[in-house]
Amino acid sequence: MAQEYMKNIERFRILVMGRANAGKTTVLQRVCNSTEKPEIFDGKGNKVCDAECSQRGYHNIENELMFQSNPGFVFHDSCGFEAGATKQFDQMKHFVVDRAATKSVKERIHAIWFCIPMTDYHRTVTAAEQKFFNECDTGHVPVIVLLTKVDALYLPALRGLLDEGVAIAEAKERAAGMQGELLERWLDHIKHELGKCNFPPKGYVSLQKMHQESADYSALMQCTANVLNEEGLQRLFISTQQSSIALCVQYAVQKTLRTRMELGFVGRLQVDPKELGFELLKWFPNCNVSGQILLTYGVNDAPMLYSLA
Ligand SMILES: Nc1nc2c(ncn2[C@@H]2O[C@H](COP(=O)(O)OP(=O)(O)OP(=O)(O)O)[C@@H](O)[C@H]2O)c(=O)[nH]1
Ligand SMILES: [Mg+2]
Repeated sequence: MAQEYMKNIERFRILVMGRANAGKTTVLQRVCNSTEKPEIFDGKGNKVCDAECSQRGYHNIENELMFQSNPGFVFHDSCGFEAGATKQFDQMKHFVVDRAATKSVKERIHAIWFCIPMTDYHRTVTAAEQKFFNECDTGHVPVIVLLTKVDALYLPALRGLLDEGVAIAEAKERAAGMQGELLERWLDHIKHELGKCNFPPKGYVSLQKMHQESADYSALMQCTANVLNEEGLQRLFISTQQSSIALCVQYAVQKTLRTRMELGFVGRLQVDPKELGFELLKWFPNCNVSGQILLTYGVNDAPMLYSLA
C-alpha cells in the first residue's frame, strides 16, 4: 500500500518563501544543478512561460516551477510578502493551508523552505515572519528556515574588528572567525524569536555563496530529509536529489540495512537478499548521476550494486 501511495506522488513538491531578493531562486537553481531560469506551469500542467520569459509567471504562488535538469522537484515561489500586504498574505496562507492538507497526494506540498537573508541581519525576524509563524498552521508539512547569503556577514565582521582598533592585516585573518560568531548570534536570536510563535519551524540551515556553482548545500539536503516525518517521503526526497550520494548511502544503511542487522540469527537467515537489494536501491536515484554511479539489479539472480565510484 505504501508503495502504491508513493507511486502516486512522483515528484517532491517544495514551497519556497521569503522576502524579495532573499536568494530563493538561486537556492532552487543550485539544488537542481542549473543556471537556467525555471520553466513555469499552471496547476493543470500548461506551460505559462519558459526559461526565457519575463518574471510575470513567478508572481502566482499556484504556478509550478521546474528545472529541466531535475524534473523530480516541483517548486512554488511565494514571492516576497510584507506584513502590511493583507491580500497577498491571505492568498499565501490559503495556498499553504490548502496544499498542506489536500487529499490529493500529487498536489500536496512536502516541505517549506523559508528564506531569511543575512544581508538584512538587523531585521531578520520582522512582522512578516512573525505573522507567518504565528498564523500559518502547516500541519504535518515541515518548515525549515534557511539563513541565506551568510557570506554577507563577512564585511560587518571585518568592520567590527577594525572599529575595535585591530590592524587591517590581523582583522582580515580574524574576520572569518568573527563572521561565524555573528552567525551564531543571529541564529540564536532568530531561534529565540520564532520559537515563541504558535507554529515554529522544524529546522534551521545556513547557506552561503549559493550564487557560486561550488556552493555547499548538503546541510539543506540533510536537514530536509531529517525533518520529513514519513519514510516514504524521505525516500522520495533522497532519491530525487542528485547532489549527495552520501545521503543516499546514509539513509539506505540507516533505514533499510540496520533494521535487518538488528534481527536475531534466525531472522537474518530469513532475509531475502533480492528483496533487500531492491529495498536498498530504492534510496538511490534511478538515473546515472554524473557518470559516477551505476546501479544494476539482478545479475545471476542476485541484486548487484556496482561502480559506486
Ligand atoms: N552574496 C551572495 N549573493 C547571493 C547568494 N544567493 C543569491 N545571491 C544573489 O542575490 C540576488 C538575488 O537572488 P535571487 O535568487 O534572484 O533572489 P529571489 O529571492 O529569488 O528574488 P526575487 O525573486 O526577486 O524575490 C542575485 O543577484 C543572486 O546572485 C549568496 O549566498 N550570497
Ligand atoms: Mg526569485
